[in-house]
Amino acid sequence: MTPLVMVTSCPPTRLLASLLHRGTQQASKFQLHTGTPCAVKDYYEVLVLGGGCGGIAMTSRMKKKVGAENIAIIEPSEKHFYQPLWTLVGAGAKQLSSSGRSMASVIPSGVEWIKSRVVDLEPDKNCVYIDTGKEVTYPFRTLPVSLSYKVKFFLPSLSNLIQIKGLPEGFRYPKIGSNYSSKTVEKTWKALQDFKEGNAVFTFPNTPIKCAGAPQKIMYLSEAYFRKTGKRSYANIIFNTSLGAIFGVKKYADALEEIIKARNLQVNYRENLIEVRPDKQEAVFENLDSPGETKVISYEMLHVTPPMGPPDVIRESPVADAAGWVDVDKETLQHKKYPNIFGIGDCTNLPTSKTAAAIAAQSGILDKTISKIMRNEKPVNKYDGYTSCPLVTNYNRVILAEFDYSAQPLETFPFDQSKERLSMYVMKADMMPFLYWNGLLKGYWGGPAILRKVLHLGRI
Ligand code: FAD
Ligand code: UQ1
Repeated sequence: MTPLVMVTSCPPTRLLASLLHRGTQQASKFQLHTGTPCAVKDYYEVLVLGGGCGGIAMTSRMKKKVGAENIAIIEPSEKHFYQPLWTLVGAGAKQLSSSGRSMASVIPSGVEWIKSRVVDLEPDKNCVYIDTGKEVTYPFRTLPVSLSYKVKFFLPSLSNLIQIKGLPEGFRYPKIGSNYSSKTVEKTWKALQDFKEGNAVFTFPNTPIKCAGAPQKIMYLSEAYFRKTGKRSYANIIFNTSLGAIFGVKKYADALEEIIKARNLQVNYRENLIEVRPDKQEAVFENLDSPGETKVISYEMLHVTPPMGPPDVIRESPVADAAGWVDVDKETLQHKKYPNIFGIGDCTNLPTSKTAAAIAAQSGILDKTISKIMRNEKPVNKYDGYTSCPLVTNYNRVILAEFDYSAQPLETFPFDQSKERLSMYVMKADMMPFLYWNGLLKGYWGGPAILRKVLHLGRI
């Protein structure tokens, strides 16, 4: 499988690239999403790399601008997942099947689906390489890029990556799960159900991660499950986190600390999981402030949040910053060096928490940025870093954290969102999936900014 160089002597076109991270599958032929093998055109007005949340949202939006026939999307996977539901799947409150839909059903009709994996980018030549073994050329004038985190130990290529010793093989054993992959999320629920007595251990790695609230959400749900099933007095609940605080926004951190105290949860800071011994049910942690100092904890249940990082295809390409993320302007989402490249989603170096909610807000701004650039005008709309983390604290309660680049609350509703609320749980569990599939992915939902203004009578 050799990626081939592409020739770029075609007329200028626009390329929308949304490169996403779960490149674990390979395709051997080009297909329309009808499943029909077809020839690939040698250029597109817009080329989207990756059919994740950001990629599909931008494909829908670009279709309205340039027409479906001028867009292609490169995506290897058959399935698109609504990952925010995995927190509830891991706690047994939702089925994994309800979090996924066929990729064919979410790619906007008429857009060409190139069922392949991007293996290299040459933005200086306006080239993208794919893994079909064929030579293809995607000349472009405008390239928005949207990438995601690579969940490190779930991918086959592990070179240069920080790994946890004993994983991923350890997932073959019982008592261990992770909500961060469709392959391991149901194991979390199994471990919860099988819990008898001992330590229930939850981890947070020493890397940036997507949805930084998710590692502790499953802890609160587990505690609630133990209470519900009469096992609470047999469980010692431990959250070992590499971070030095429970949450990055003080208002919500204060509320979470209260809950932690009231529910007798043990939180240990600066503790990084470095090894799992699944045959002995032991987890090994290193204290980040005393390198080399390790601690072994026996577990009856272990929830692992894996280390994450930029996908290799981006990290090794010229579109990356020094840390490997797509290097974009934090307000316009335009690439800092290549004006025809744009970024959205987890793959970017936008200094905010990586969530689908953030992508919703970014998609609205990026849409406007691209409209301006297509008219040779200067982009004026600015992304403020809006992101949201519905902190599920029980089977019927959520603290809805919403904040911006400055880590200041930016709340949609005119009540104190740091309080646990049933209404916010209903929104998270039942309304957000609908908004995701029918609003965000279809290019209609650009985040709650307008709603926020209305509910706050224009004051925010
Ligand atoms: P993804 O949606 O991850 O898409 C990646 C796509 O890229 C995949 O389709 C993949 O197949 C494709 N791809 C990979 N490599 C290649 C390649 N080389 N070439 C082409 N295609 C490729 N967000 C919230 O807003 N609220 C929440 O409550 C929330 N909870 C979460 C809980 C969990 C457990 C998890 C895991 C995530 C949660 N998130 C939440 C985060 C949210 O799901 C992500 O931020 C969002 O899905 C990222 O979207 P993306 O488009 O950047 O990448
Ligand atoms: C949001 O826009 C969004 O994207 C669809 C989510 O995705 C999972 C969310 O969890 C949240 C909270 C938002 C923000 C929306 C509102 C109405 C506050």
